[in-house]
Amino acid sequence: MANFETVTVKSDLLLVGGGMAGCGAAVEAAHWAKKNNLSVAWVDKAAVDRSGAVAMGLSAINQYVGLAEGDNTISEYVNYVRNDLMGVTREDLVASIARHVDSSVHLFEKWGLPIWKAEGGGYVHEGRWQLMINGESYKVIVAEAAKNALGIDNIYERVFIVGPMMNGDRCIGAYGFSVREEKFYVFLAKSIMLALGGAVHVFKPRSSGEGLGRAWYPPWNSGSSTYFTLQAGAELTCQEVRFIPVRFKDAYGPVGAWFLLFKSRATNGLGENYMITRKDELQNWLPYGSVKPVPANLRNWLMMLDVMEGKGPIFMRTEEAIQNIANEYKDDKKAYKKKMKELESEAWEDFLDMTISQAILWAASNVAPEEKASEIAAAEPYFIGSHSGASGAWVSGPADLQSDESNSEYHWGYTNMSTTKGLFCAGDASGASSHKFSSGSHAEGRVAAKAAVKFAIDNNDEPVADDAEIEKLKAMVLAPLDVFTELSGKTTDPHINPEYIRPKMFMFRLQKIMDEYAGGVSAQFTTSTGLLNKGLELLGVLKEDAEHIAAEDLHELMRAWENIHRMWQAEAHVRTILFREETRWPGYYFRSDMPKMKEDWKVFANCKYNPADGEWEMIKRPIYEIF
Ligand code: SFD
Ligand code: AMP
Repeated sequence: MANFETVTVKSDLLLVGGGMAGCGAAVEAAHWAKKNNLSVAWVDKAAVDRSGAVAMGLSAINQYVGLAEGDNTISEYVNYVRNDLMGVTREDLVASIARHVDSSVHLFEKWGLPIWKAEGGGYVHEGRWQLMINGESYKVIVAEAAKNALGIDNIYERVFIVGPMMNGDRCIGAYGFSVREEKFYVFLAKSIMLALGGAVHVFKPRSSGEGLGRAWYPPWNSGSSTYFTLQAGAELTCQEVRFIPVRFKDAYGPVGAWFLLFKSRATNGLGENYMITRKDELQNWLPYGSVKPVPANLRNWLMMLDVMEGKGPIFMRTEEAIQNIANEYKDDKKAYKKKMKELESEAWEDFLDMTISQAILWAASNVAPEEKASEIAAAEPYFIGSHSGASGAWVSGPADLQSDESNSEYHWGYTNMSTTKGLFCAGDASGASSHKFSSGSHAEGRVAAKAAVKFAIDNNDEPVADDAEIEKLKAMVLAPLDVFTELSGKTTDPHINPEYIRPKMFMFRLQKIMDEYAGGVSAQFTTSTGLLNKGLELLGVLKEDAEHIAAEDLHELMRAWENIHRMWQAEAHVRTILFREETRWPGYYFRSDMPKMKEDWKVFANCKYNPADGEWEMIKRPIYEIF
C-alpha cells in the first residue's frame, strides 16, 4: 500500500473550500473566532489567490441589491429569483443573502476592487442587479483579505478534500490528501463550513479536439460539494435544476454585458429575433412565461426551438448594438469617434476580465465586434447553486425570515446548516437559493460561518476519530495509486490495460452516458424515462469500475477523485430528473414523455443517500411563498 504520512489537524471550526463563499466565511469566522477564543483551519485543493470560479476574474458583480441607495427591496429580489426559477426557490435563503450582499460588495471596494462609477456618482449598473467592475484581480483581492484575517498558519493549500469525517450523524471534519507531498490529511473540528463549488464536465462539453475541456464554468469545480454532502447523509435539493448558459460559441464568453449593458439583440440565420417570433410559446409556461425579465431557461428554450428547426446560426448582434449606442453621438464627429473607441475597448475588456480565451478566439478568427456579429450557443449543463441553476444542500434558513407555515420545514436550527449536524454549506454547495453569484456567495459564506462558530460554541465536545476508520479511509483514498503500481506492468503501454481504467477515460465514459441519456448537447437537452433508466443502469456499471481507477501520481490521484465526485453528481441528477414527473425548465432540460409543467409538481424534489445501506431516498418538500 502507498506509504503516506497521516497528518491530523484539529481546530474548533473547519472551512472547506477557498472560493468566493470560502473567502467570505474566512473573514467572518476570523472575527467571531477571535472574540470567542476559537481556532479556525481553512483548506483548499489549490492556492486561494486564484482558485475557484473567479480564478480568471469577472467583469461584473451580478448581485447588488442597492438597499442603502433605495434602488430595490429584498422582496423585489426574491420576486425576481422566484420567477427566474419557475417558482422553485427557498425565499428565506434568497432573502438572507439579499440583505447582506451589499455589505460584501462594499468590502470588496474597500479592499481595492475597482467598481465602475457613473459620471454623476454611484455605481455603473450593467442591469438592474448587476454592477460593472474591472475584475481581472477580483479573486486575488478578496482572497488577500481572507488570508490576512485568518493568518497564513491556519491555511492548508493544495490539499484535495475527498469526503467527510463522521461520528454517527454528526460531521466532525474532512479527509483528503496533499497534491504535492505524500501526505494523507485528517481535519477534525466541532463545526464544518463547506464550499467546494459546483460541478463541470459531468456532461460532455461542446469543446472537442484542440479545444477539449474548455468550459464556461471552471473544470476544477468537479462535484466535490455534492459528494461530500451525500456521504455525510445530508439532504440535497434541486439536483435536477442544472444550468445551461447561453454563451459566445466555442470560447464560452458570457452574454450578460451584451444583453443588458449594450442592449444587444440575438438573431437567427434568417435575421429573426426569436424573442419576438417565438413569443407565443411563452404562453405554454404561464405564469412564468409572462414575467419580466423572461426566465433564463425560457430565453434558452425559444432559441433552442429555432436551432432545432435548423434556423441557426444564432448571432449576438454586437455590431448593431455598438452602432446603436454610438449613433447617439453621430452629430458630433469627434465625440462619435471617441465613443466608438470606448465601446470597442469595453467589449474586449468584458472578456479579458473573465474569459480570456474568448478574446483570443476573437483575435484568432478576425472578429472586430463593432463590425461583425458573433455566434452564441447553449452550453452543456452545469451544476451550480449560485447562478441560474439551483442544485445544492438543503439548508436551514434564518428564524426571522420564516412564515408560520415555512417555519417547520425550512428552519431547524443554525442558519445554513444542512440536515447533517455540524455541517454548514454556502455558495454552489447550498441549494434552492439561486442568483447569488460571486457577491452573494461571499455574503452567504459569511452568514454560514457566523452560524458555524455559534454551533462550535454550543456543541464544544472534542471531535474524536476512530483510528481504524482513518486507516480504512486512507486505504480507500490511495487505492488508485496501488492499482497502478500493481498492475501497470501487465501491458507495455500503461494507458492500455484491461485491469484498470485511468481517470480521463473514466470521465469520457461518464460524459458520454450523461450526454446521450440525461439530455446533453447531442440529445438537444431532451430525455425521457426510458433514457434515464438506461443511463442509471450504465452509471451503475461505471460505479463498479470506479473501484478499478488507476493513478500514476498525485496529480492523477486528484483526477481520479474528481471524476468519482462527478459520477455521484451525475447519479443524483438522473435520479432527481426521474423523480420529478414533469418538464418545468424547458431550455435546461426537456422531458419528452412528460412535456408539460404540472401544478402538483410545484414542490422541491430532494434526495438523500444513506451511506450505511447504500439506499437513495427521494423526498418532496413544499414551496412556501414568504414574500
Ligand atoms: O458573467 C476544493 N460567476 C459570476 N458571478 C458574478 O458575480 N458576476 C459574473 O459576471 C459571473 N459570471 C461568471 C461567473 C463564474 C465564471 C467562471 C464565469 C463567469 C466565467 C459566478 C461566480 O463565480 C460563482 O457564483 C462563485 O464563485 C461561487 O462561489 P463558491 O465559493 O461556491 O465556488 P468557487 O468560487 O468556485 O470556489 C470553490 C472552491 O473549492 C475548491 N475546491 N478544495 C479542496 N478539495 C476539493 N475536492 C475541492 N473542490 C473544489 C476550489 O479550489 C475553489 O477554491 S457570468 O457568467 O454571469
Ligand atoms: P450571464 O452573462 O448570462 O451570466 O448574465 C449575467 C447576468 O445578466 C445574470 O444576472 C443574468 O441573469 C442576466 N442576464 C443575462 N442575459 C439576460 C437577458 N437577456 N435578460 C435579462 N437578464 C439577463
